[in-house]
Amino acid sequence: MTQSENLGKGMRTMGYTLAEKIIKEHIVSGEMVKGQPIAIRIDQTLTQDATGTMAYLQMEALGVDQVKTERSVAYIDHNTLQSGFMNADDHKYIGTVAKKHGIYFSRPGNGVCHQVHLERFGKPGKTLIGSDSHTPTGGGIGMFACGAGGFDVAVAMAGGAYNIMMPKTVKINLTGKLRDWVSAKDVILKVLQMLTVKGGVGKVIEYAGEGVKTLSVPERATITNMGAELGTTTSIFPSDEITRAFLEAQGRGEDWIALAPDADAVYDEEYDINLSELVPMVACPHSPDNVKTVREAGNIEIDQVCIGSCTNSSYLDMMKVAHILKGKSVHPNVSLAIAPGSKQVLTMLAENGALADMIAAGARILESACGPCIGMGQSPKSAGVSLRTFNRNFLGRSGTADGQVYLLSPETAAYSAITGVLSDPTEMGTMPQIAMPSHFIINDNMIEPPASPEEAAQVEVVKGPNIKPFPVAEPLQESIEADVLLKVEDNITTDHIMPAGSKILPYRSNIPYLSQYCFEVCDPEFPARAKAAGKGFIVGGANYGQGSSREHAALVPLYLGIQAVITKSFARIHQANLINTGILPLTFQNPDDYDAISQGDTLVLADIRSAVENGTPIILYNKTTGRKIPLACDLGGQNRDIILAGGRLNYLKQKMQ
Ligand code: MIC
Ligand code: SF4
Repeated sequence: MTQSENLGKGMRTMGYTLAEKIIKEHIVSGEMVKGQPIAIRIDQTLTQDATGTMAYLQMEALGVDQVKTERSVAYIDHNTLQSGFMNADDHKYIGTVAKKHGIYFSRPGNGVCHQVHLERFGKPGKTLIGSDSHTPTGGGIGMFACGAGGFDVAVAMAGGAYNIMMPKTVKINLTGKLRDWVSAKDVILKVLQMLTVKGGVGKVIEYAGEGVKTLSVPERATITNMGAELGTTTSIFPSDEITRAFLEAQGRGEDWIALAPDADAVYDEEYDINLSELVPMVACPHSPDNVKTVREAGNIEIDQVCIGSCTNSSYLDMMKVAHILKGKSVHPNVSLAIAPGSKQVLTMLAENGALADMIAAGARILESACGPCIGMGQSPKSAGVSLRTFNRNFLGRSGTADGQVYLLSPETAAYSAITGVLSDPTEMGTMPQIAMPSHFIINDNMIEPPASPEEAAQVEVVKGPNIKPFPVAEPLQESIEADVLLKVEDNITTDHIMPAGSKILPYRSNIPYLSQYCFEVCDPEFPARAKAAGKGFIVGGANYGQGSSREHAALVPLYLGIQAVITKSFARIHQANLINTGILPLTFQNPDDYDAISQGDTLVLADIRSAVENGTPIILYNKTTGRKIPLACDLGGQNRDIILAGGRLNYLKQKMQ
């Protein structure tokens, strides 16, 4: 190890980056050596309802009485259609389990978790994990905020540390100032164009430079939010006078601290972006990194525009949209849906008249929730073109299998809703200055505080019939022989593995029901084949499991008998979820060996338990072709013991005994 690789206390000569400073304050085990496992203490957690039920069932299974974090919040924002008893059952369970165990409960209608967390709870310098991949939104206010599986969040609530690999750091130096009608979304789309959906894996992106001072906290949060699409561990902005002003306007000035990297901090990669040179950008179907300028994409005819989501639903975003729509009408061929991000934003729009401008123009106002972003309503027509201010445009995610989803800024979306074609908002000329409010309207009556520890015993946790137990794996067997039940390509998302949308999302607490839809987009026969086989392997390409943090993409394959997933590489959160669940994640030593396995082949992992236990080479035998294939199993820290035990719950129970 060279001195520059070791960032640990006492051994270094150079300064710390911003993320490294927060990690240094929170590290509880491991050395700050890039690429090596570390564990950090977690100050805050958040859950949303689509992943929250599992997280709280797991927390109960861990025997947690009162959460050990400084602040834990349970949000309801994903499953709000309530077209049956299922969502309401989940809401009741989450509300009661939160009250009993010391967790704040943000009721349905209060807003999208990341937007509300930024407004009411986020604190610079703190660590946050959330059972949602866009938790890095908190990086906009200077938090070290990571998306995680529900089980990791349950462990953090129990007072346990969060395991990550010590990340590399990337500095993006911002200079200049955004031109009129060009916005934070265009910045992150530019970064996605530069780095791609795999470009951030194993890294933290830190934004620095004079340009940072020109961006408000919600604009910064738009940028860190969509860092999730780069595959980063997280993204972060410094905490400065702009952060202080935001917190003061939220009545939380006392939560502010100044936070900046050391002047001599060393980064692994550095990039420059001149904000003054940026133009409106768009991510074309079906990947967030398929980015062009709006001009290059051309005046595509559109059917729908959706504005909102945790990426772009702040007060400032909505005010710009309202300004563009004021006195105009939505184009006759276009349906425009708008979901302000929180009750706070919606209240302010209602009070200052901006909401009336939106309604008058013909916008369909939705409740403050995720809504169309996760396919909960507003699916476009067959092959319909939908412009969305969201963060993901994976095939089928909108609920329309052949929907064509483009991701862009609220400014571009609102202007295009009027013209009826994808249009460059800079054509509108000079933009009025819309100031950040010096005081936001604060009314936390939709955030229920938990019961006091003394009263907690009286709180009854209500579990309706939609809440089913989750599957638990067996300890790793000595050898595994089974068939390849599915082979898939590169960049498979968790939306492929376990789709969401209005038909399926209400069953997030019901793994047996969900299992019928596993890999539906790739191969609808997979669940039946897996059930018939009883056990098997999945083979995947690079960046397997990118996207959402949903651990259902591991729990459901476990339920269907999957014992190991063999890929060219894994996305970070999904790999952690596989390990927590007890599914063995393996990678090809030589990526070309991906071609040496076909769906249906019988594979043998002889003495796999001993190989994992002793760290000896793993040779996969393809019984169908007679070929031997070397595999790697990257299990740092306690992960080896978790896999041997058959998942994290078994591991923790063993430890407690
Ligand atoms: C998403 O944007 O894909 C989700 C829905 O918010 C997921 C969480 C989930 O699947 O419940 C995420 O981003 O982690
Ligand atoms: Fe909700 Fe969409 Fe954000 Fe996921 S990406 S948290 S579904 S708004």
